[in-house]
Amino acid sequence: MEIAKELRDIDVTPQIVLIGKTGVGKSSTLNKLFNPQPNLPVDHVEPATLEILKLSLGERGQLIVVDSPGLGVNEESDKKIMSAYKEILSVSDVAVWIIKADDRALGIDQSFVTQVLPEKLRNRLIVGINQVDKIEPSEWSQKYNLPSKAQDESIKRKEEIVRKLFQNSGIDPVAIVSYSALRNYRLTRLFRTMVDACPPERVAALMKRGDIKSFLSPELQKQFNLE
Ligand SMILES: Nc1nc2c(ncn2[C@@H]2O[C@H](COP(=O)(O)OP(=O)(O)OP(=O)(O)O)[C@@H](O)[C@H]2O)c(=O)[nH]1
Ligand SMILES: [Mg+2]
Repeated sequence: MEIAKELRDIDVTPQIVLIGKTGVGKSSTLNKLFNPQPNLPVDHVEPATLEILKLSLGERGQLIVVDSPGLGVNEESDKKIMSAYKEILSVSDVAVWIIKADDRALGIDQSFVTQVLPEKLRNRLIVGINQVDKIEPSEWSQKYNLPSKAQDESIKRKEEIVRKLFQNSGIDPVAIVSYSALRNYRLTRLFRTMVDACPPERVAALMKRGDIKSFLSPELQKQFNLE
């Protein structure tokens, strides 16, 4: 009886995958989001994630999030990574494509996404715009941990550009979330969006098994209560 229940639980475990070019901050995002800290390798200069890595979160592994190596290093590694992406996406519930707020050369992202995204995830794609602390003009308020008014305008324009870019290739992301992993800014929003994008039966199973807040880092748990 217990075994049957465990199997049922495994069957409904949501799996969320982070993908995108190298250096956008996929591993940093996961390190900042979750509890205990996953301690994924991060590098300021070179690609740091070399293979797909599944993280089983919660006491009984109630949520699976996947870190992945980044695209764009060279043609040979792109081929391998693209096929790894296709494989993992085919058994996942939500894809989070991450870009960098100060990256304008996004045509390549559009092309990568259209090539790897399976039909079943077309309405379960989130685009994360990370590193908004770096968007110009560079005036992040350390005191309030917020973008300046002008930065906020740049962020809104960026979101609009990104939405249009994806729509032009026939993909309408369920959400576009701007955030900063480094500054813990709007990460709780990213997490809520990730959970909301999962199929309803999987969200229901996740909720039934406890408070979703408990997956988050202590810092984000405090923010979660304030929202
Ligand atoms: N300023 C700023 N830097 C960030 C942010 N998030 C990540 N970084 C930096 O971006 C660099 C790359 O971060 P990673 O987390 O290794 O990026 P990745 O997407 O996992 O890269 P690969 O593993 O190569 O695919 C590191 O120097 C991070 O410190 C952010 O929100 N703001
Ligand atoms: Mg990485």
